[in-house]
Amino acid sequence: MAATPFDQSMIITIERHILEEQSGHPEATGMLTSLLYDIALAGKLIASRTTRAGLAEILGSTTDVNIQGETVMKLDQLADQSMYRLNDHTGRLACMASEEHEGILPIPERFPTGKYVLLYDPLDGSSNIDYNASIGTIFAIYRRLSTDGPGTLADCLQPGRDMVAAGYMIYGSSTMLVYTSGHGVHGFTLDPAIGEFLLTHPNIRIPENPKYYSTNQGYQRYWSRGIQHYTHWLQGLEGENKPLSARYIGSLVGDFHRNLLSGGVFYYPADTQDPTKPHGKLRLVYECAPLAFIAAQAGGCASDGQQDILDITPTSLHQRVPLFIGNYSLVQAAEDFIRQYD
Ligand code: AFP
Repeated sequence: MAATPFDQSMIITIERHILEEQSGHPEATGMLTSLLYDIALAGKLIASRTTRAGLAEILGSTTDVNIQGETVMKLDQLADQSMYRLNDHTGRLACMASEEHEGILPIPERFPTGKYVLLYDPLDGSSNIDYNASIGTIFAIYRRLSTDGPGTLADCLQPGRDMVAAGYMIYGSSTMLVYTSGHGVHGFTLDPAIGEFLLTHPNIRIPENPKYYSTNQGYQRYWSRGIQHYTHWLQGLEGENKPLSARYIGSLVGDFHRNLLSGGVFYYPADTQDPTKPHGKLRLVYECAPLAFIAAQAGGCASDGQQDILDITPTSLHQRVPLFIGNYSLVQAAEDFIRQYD
């Protein structure tokens, strides 16, 4: 018998996977399934642009400054618009919110509204674009709280625990989409030849023996005593621990993705460097909460140093919180050191 190059029954597209997950829920209307599929489509579009990022016409900064005070790069805007435009007319969303905009993004009046809200960071780690390091898009989906009409700010400020689905696309040596709708974490790799996300990482669990710690150690002098001791502990300089290896890209999706697959902890603690940012740099609703939901589904967890990220009810769209995320034992240890020394 002639050898077949691959077993086609093993090929599971993201569409098939999402539909199969939905079939376990007879009450489902298919709206979430379609929403996830639209997000995957936006991911393909963004991936196609990021792989051409070295080409002169789209590389470089615009003169615009976003509400975080950062220079907006053209790819951020392309990613932002791709997410918004592919989701504004479908009737699935009450409103959206993007890390690139100060307020919520309403659905244009000419289109119907739906029962979900979508929050996203269109291109996280964008300061890495010029250096060809991994960047990503992060998203979170909640059920709206308001009953009808345009979505509201309150619809977007829900604790992570109430999230319906979360995920990210990572644009690296390949493009991957990793998502959870509360039934495990699943990873898909984009096959550029056929333009489909194919299931490559079913049921991702954070390995029990962690390999890495990831933090910007350049800021060590601005850290509290608790964080200094915690870092020494991770390095094996305090206690009996075998030292973990250090890895830090400075692109949250890239750093989180590596630690999700290899085991480890990423942390961006509060520091004293910038008095206008007393709680660190990362945004609760756009970055920390969605990744916390994924970490929890993969057997890990996330904390702000005192409580589970998923238990925090946001007070504003651009709220920043300290983040410790990864293996459960390493995140708990961070809380212990903070409790003991700070
Ligand atoms: P940019 O989108 O400005 O590159 O910021 C990326 C980010 O929000 C997150 O992805 C990184 O983990 C973190 O900032 C890196 O911050 P530092 O450069 O301060 O380490």
